[in-house]
Amino acid sequence: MAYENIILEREEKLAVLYINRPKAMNALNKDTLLEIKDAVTAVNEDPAVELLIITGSGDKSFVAGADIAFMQNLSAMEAREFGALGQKVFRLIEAVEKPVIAAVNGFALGGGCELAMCCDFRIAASNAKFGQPEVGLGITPGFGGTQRLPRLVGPGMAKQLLYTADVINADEAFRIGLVNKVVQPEELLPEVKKIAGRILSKGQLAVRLSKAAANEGMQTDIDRAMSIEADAFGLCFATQDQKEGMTAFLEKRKANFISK
Ligand code: DAK
Repeated sequence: MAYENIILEREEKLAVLYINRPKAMNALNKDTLLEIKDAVTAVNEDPAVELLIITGSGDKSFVAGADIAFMQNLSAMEAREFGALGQKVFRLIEAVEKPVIAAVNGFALGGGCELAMCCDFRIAASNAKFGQPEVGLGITPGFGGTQRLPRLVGPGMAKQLLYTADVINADEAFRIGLVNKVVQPEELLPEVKKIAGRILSKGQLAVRLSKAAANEGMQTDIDRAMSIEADAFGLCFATQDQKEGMTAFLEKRKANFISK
């Protein structure tokens, strides 16, 4: 598929997906969502790619939300279909087997905040701004914001942000736990790639099993969640990575993981 609204770059084991609609502050319309779906599926299925970074093109905006011009005249059924497509694409991102990091380089509003929230974690540039402004447009968030925001920052803070449509800066997003770190804009991609490098130096099967266990465990009760963790832990002992990791520790050398 040829992309018009996104750019997908590969750098060795990394893929970097840029949302690229500068004329609309990288807002998401249907075509952009379909391109993201295609790119994320390709990344998930490509054995050469081990980690995905999602960011926005330019220095002003990560994603300024769903495309308001596109949505303005949708019928109720078309809006439902658009919402369902966004939800499906964001669930797909959440379920990518490999780590996915959001590098938030500016406005992350509405669907942009929701896109950042479906990634495993978020690193923000100091100029980033977050919010769910939907109620100011007379709509509710439609790409998972009412569900992921409370899970990330707690129900009280999430409801305040959802009801007021307040936009918060990167430091406040850090304070409430929405982002893990705030860096200068020019340091954003280098910092995210540094973190990616630390992840990639570890056993990738163990990283992926940790992701799956955390994601699945958060959706269920603690007893079932512990059983999911026990299964993941047991499975590691069928891998070369476990043998190499433990042998390397005992031999006082750096592990050379091959993820088998
Ligand atoms: N959609 C379309 N175009 C947008 C846009 C957006 N979300 N955000 C910005 N643009 C466009 C502007 O219209 C402008 O276009 P031109 O006038 O140049 O043609 C261009 O980008 C530059 O924007 P500004 O001139 O406004 O730039 P500023 O620096 O002054 O302001 C801003 C930047 C990001 C603060 C401002 O543009 C802004 O407030 N944008 C809207 C942010 C927003 O409200 N986002 C939330 C969108 S609602 C659902 C499905 C999905 C959703 C909900 C329900 N269901 C089906 C249930 C999701 C909803 C949303 O995400």
